[in-house]
Amino acid sequence: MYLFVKCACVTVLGLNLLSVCLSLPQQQQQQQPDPSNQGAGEPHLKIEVLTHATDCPRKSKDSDILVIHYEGFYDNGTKFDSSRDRPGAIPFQFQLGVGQVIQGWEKGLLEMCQGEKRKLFVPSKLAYGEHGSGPVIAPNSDLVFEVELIQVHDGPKPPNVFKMIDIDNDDHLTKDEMSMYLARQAHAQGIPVDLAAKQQEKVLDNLFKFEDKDGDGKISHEEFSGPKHEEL
Ligand SMILES: [Ca+2]
Ligand SMILES: [Ca+2]
Repeated sequence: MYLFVKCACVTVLGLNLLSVCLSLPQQQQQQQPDPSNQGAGEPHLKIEVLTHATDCPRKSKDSDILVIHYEGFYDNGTKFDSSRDRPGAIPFQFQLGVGQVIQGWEKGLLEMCQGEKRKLFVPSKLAYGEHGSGPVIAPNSDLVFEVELIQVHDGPKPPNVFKMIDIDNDDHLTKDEMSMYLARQAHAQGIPVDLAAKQQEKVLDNLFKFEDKDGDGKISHEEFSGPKHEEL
């Protein structure tokens, strides 16, 4: 579970995730580019359907809650994680499209039917990137996952985080606006002000390094990778 919580901290600017970043300062931020921005030579996510569903009343979409079993492998075939190997073999549950999981899953588990099994070939950049993840995932690791969708149902509508941060409503997020937002979140989470302030600068730097793609010092609506729509 650690892997995915860490990744959530990294990829999303959502409410809960920022507070995760604030409360876990030792975790590294990590850059995960939008796959649509990948160059032609960059490795892409590959999806192989292993088992088709016999019946498919609905397909998974962003904001859905997915209950899955998964196994994760290094590209040499060695297994590094499996929901089935955990005590009680309890499946993993998460919300799709809100940054709780790696980009390879966000894209690779869309349009999936209950009962379907897929194999995802996830390039490092859509997994844990150049930083890797703790002792388990080395930097620049391509990963392979076998995923079975056990259940899919509607999830809660994610908040429009962009709008919450953009106080002056000019469609751009400044460091000041982001800083105020982080402070509000820290306060709401009961994180001590001095601790939050100490971590805020680093969090802000990392956020802007990743989000401010054209480097103009502001994060535009287009650049922002967190939840920014009223409806998904
Ligand atoms: Ca603004
Ligand atoms: Ca910008």
